[in-house]
Amino acid sequence: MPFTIDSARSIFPETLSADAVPATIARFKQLNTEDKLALIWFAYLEMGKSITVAAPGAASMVLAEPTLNAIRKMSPREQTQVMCDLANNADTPICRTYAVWSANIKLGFWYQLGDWMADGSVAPIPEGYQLSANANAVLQAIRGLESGQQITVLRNAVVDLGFDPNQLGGYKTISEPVVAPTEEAKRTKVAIEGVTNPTVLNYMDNLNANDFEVLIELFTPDGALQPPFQRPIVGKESVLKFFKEECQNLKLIPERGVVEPAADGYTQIKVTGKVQTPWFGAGVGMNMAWRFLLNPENKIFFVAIDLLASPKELLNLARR
Ligand code: ECH
Ligand code: GLY
Ligand code: GLY
Ligand code: GLY
Repeated sequence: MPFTIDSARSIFPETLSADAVPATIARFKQLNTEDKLALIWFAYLEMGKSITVAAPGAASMVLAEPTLNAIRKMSPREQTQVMCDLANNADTPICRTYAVWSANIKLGFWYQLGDWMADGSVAPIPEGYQLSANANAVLQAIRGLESGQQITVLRNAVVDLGFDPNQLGGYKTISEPVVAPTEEAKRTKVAIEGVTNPTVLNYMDNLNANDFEVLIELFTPDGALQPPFQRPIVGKESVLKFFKEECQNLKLIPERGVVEPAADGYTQIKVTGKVQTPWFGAGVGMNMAWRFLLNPENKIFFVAIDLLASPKELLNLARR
């Protein structure tokens, strides 16, 4: 085999991803607990002025509800303590419960707490709270990002709160039920300037239709998918699990691409375009690239999904 997952990761090396996102997260992690919570609060309020976040789905709220209700019944001091424990990655029962939730359940949980903090039913960030100079600098950095990068910083910050799930020694993720695939008559088909490869078109169309069982058959058994700022997820079983847990109701809007022969009958294809998350819909178009490596049978051996550094990168289809 001419490629390993590791060598596949560096196809289309000219692709510039949004390094500002992990850089901002790294700075966020250095802050003290109170600053972390207050910073997210201020960033979330400011973002809310230009983009609207959708309410979480009922199914995910059911899963977070027992914990939310327990927090709502606590004294304000205890409520603040729970939020600080989460921001501290502490080892508490609530932090352990949180650790095994899917990203969407974690986001839904904070969405509800944010509402309750705003209406006073849960302890708010103290009025007049002054961010430290460092926290202010991080907030300033977030202000300078495009909206797709801002929501990625917030999402990644939320996902990393709570107890570290890797310290649980084996666990099962709690996630929303899988929705039924879109019925055939209601499906849409993408068109990509410069790309007619059926595997790539089917990838986009099946992901848009939440048809994960058909989607996964486009991959080789040892195939891998690398989400933005993450290590590759390897093997059909793990990739399918990821699709079901994290990829429902996305909207992929690929625009253009380039197709290139690679070693030993493989094909490398780069596509750029927009992606919308159900949390923000058409309000935020994330600038993305997909870098596919297909085997000679046109199965996906590797695909990396990158959040791009700037809209200019949408036109960067350079090969090497
Ligand atoms: C408050 C203060 C106290 C602390 C906290 C608070 C609440 C914060 C809240 C934040 C909510 C943030 C949200 C962010 C949502 C972001 C969603 C994103 C989605 C990106 C998805 C992408 C998908 C790409 C993919 C493609 C593929 O082809 C394969 C699959 C996949 C304020 C109370 C914490 C409430 C809702 C960024 C890019 C295209 C890789 C998935
Ligand atoms: N409201 C967006 C979601 O639950 O995914
Ligand atoms: N260029 C769209 C955005 O701000 O993410
Ligand atoms: N990563 C999928 C989502 O959060 O919408």
